[in-house]
Amino acid sequence: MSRFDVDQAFKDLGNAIIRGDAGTVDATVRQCLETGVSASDIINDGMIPGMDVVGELFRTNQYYVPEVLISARAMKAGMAILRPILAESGVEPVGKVVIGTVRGDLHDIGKNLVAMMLEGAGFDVHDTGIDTHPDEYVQTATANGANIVGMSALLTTTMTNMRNTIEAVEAAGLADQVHCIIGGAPVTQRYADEIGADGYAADAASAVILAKRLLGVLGDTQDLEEAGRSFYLQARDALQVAVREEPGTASHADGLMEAEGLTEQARAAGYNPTHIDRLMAEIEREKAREA
Ligand code: B12
Repeated sequence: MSRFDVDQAFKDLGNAIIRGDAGTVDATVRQCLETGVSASDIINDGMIPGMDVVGELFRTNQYYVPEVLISARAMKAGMAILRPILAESGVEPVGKVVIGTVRGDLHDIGKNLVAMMLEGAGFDVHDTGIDTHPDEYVQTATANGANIVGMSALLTTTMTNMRNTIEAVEAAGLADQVHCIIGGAPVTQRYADEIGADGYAADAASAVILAKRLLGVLGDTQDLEEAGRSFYLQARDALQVAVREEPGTASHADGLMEAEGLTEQARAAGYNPTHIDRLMAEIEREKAREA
């Protein structure tokens, strides 16, 4: 296959993931392998760019949960072919993650999205499913040499099990090698600080940035600072655009949502928390004008 055709195949692959076309993903991945393209190039240059677009479409409310899950399924179809090849060729994963919904909680849509996005970003992901007992997180982390434990909770009554899990991780002597990260609708950065979690992310795209930052694989410090600053500046721009719109209109609400999402990405990249909190407060004040 000529270089041009490989590029075209990568484009087709990315577009098939964006459309959620698992059949085309399957066929294109096989075709690439047959013509000698490496599994890691297929993932990094074909599939991940597609999933990045999906993450962005979701973050900006152009895609909703069903579309993302269909794209995630298409991504999974490709990963199912490539995973055994990667395992054989010994390509090191970016990191090893154990992720699950905490004990007593059966919500898994958000957790699945985060797991898929992490997998798409090159992490080796072990999903414990729903209703995960603290001991099960610990056992799975130990068995797989995980360096990240991700917990999801959607209920105010179950989020307390995040603290129990962190305590179980500490009691097992894993605190030095495992970063505990949390997420889910009722969870906040403040709650993460309160229970001693190593990080919080508000959405799947930010979860990937957070995990990479904690493992120091997001490029050098300068890149990371640059990424955080860039998200922050984009968030401020989005807020400025939103405040010019009439409260109660879709464009005002969309602008605020975008500003909020970008601020969370800046937070996940480790940007100055004081600046982040101040900007978040401004967004909240602007939101109050909706009412
Ligand atoms: C779908 C849903 C259900 C489905 C779940 C199906 C499934 N397979 O998940 C069903 C019908 C089973 C269900 C059941 C219940 N539900 Co329900 N459910 C919802 C609903 C409508 C959507 C949740 C969702 O999927 N959101 C979409 C995903 C994409 O968002 P997300 O989960 O927040 O995930 C994102 C981020 O938070 C983050 N994230 C998530 N996890 C993680 C993890 C990490 C590590 C990181 C970094 C980031 C991260 O990234 C994700 C992707 O961007 C919410 C309402 C709402 N709008 O939130 C209620 C809601 C969560 N449910 C609620 C309740 C009360 C219940 C029930 C108790 C109802 C009942 N009386 O039986 C039961 C509880 C069952 C149980 N024990 O868990 C309440 C919770 C109230 C509260 N504050 O505690 C809510 C808020 C509805 C409401 N307004 O009352 N529910």
